[in-house]
Amino acid sequence: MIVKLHALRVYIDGTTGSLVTISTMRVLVVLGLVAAAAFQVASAGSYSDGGAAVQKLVQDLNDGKLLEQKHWFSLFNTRHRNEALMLFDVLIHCKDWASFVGNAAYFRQKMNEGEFVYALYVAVIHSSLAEHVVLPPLYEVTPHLFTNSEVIEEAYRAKQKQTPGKFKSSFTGTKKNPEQRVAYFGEDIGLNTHHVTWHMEFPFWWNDAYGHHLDRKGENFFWIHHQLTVRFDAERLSNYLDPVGELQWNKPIVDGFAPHTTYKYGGQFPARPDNVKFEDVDDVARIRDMVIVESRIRDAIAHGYIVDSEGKHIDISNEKGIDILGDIIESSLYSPNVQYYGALHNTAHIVLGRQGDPHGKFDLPPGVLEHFETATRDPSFFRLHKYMDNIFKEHKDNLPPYTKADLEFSGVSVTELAVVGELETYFEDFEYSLINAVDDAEGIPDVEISTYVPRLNHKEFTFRIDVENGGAERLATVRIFAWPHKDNNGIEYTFDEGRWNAIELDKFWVSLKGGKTSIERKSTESSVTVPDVPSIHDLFAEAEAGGAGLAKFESATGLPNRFLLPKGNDRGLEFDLVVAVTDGDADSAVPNLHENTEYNHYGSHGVYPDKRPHGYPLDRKVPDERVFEDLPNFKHIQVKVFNHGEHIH
Ligand SMILES: [Cu+2]
Repeated sequence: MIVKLHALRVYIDGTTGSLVTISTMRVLVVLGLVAAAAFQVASAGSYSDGGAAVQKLVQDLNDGKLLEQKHWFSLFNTRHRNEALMLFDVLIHCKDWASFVGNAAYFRQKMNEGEFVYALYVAVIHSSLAEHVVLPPLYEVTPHLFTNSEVIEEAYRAKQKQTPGKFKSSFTGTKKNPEQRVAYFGEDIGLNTHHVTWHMEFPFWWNDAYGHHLDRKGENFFWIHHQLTVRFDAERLSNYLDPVGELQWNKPIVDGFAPHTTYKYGGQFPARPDNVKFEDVDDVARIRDMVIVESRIRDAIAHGYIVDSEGKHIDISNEKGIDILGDIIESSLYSPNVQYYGALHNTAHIVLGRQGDPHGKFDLPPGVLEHFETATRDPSFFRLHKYMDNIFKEHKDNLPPYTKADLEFSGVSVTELAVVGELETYFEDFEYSLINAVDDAEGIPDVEISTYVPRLNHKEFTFRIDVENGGAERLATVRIFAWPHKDNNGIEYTFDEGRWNAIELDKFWVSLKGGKTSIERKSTESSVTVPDVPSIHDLFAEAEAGGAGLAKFESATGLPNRFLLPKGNDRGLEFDLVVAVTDGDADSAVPNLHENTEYNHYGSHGVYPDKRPHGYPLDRKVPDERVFEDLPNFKHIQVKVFNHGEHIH
């Protein structure tokens, strides 16, 4: 069966057609061509804004003001973003599901495809009407942004010749480029999906007037990019590469990049040679402005306060400071002073992305760094984020270290920490459909076209944690991290170096009875990860069968579970594995967490369940590691991560 996004279909508990009923489980596919006659813009009474947003969009549409179809779309392009947000504004103000779907189907016909897909995805993620909707994996919806151009060309040829095809995807570049050893990480379709989905859950343009507040958005921005940064360094270690050096505005960008990726409309993603020196980018930013903004932020960190747009001082030398700094650095609409602190991250993405053609002489489309789907393909993404991560570290290092009294959980001790099963990573082939990569042409039927790509996975394992509770029954938070034992020169990390490089593996709550509790926690249960969303084909099939198993795919925001462990090596890459068991009643921001195994670590809806800062208790500097080594509710062991067999390039 070929599942092509030809028709608008909403499956409701396995039945097609009824667009009105709201039920608990749906797969929404409004991405293809629709019999437009069936759908119209809903009437004014169907909107919570009285139809203001839809009137504005229809007006611009009728006046021919909107971006044409079959043109590339970039969220960092102000015009493109504004148009996508006009549609988002329409959808988020729909009062009922029928209006939501009707509008989606109608504007799918009229608007630019990229704007449409973006607006629809973000609306489904944020609208309360679409709470239990499962969205298809983006790599099957917009395969161009995830797949190498060589394979896309083969897909077109297969369609032309009317011959089904299954094509192998290889990672970009050759072994002459050491960076290619870790291309499996930056080019992983699941990692790219994680990154783009996170930015949809926490958009920088989010305004609380849309209906809800995004809890700890700025801190979350810091944390997911910090995790990407330390993960990439761990992958490099396993592949005998030095850690990423931070980007510096006054130094050349050492590594060039040839993306081998193409837009569906608008040509190839531009390349950048090695050792390019930063140049001002016309109509975007001058390098010295980047330096000025950076120094204002560093100044705020040194002072311990920021100045808001009215000149008031806001203290950041506390636990909440990281959240404000994240808002400022990204920057998001939550930034208290964009005028002064600028938008370091967003502007840097564009400036870096355009270094191949800074003066716009060659009329090139935006670079990979200007799309969240493609950004991590370019190794300079990680240089940029190392640079910002070090700014965040400057702030964290200014906070007073935790004392033993801060971290203790009186009467509770961890007596045993062990891994059941071997920690072993491996590469497997993964196949996905390219049917949406090729154009539709009247009279030319579809044929099955797919690609398969090697991707990192790991064997399942279980953490065993024995906890002794000297008191009455109580709630505990269990936090598990790991960091590489040695650096790239084989020198052991100090505790303080290690903890900053810690990879978050899991966080969950348990109820401890008096006496001993043996906790068995499976790798598949990790709350920092999500399972792979099934293919469009399988989503359709599962929805038709009733959709009972689809609930776990409602949020696709976390890291793919198969990415939980960094790649090991033949001899076993050494890691320090630590667990901290802290006071659950003091930590939890919502009740009954120990009964809730479903919560998504990164989800944006409602209050984040853990009151502690991300990375707690390893988020602050540790001048004396005895604080941890003497802590009964903390356990520290060494483990090895293996990867046998060949590394696939
Ligand atoms: Cu990002």
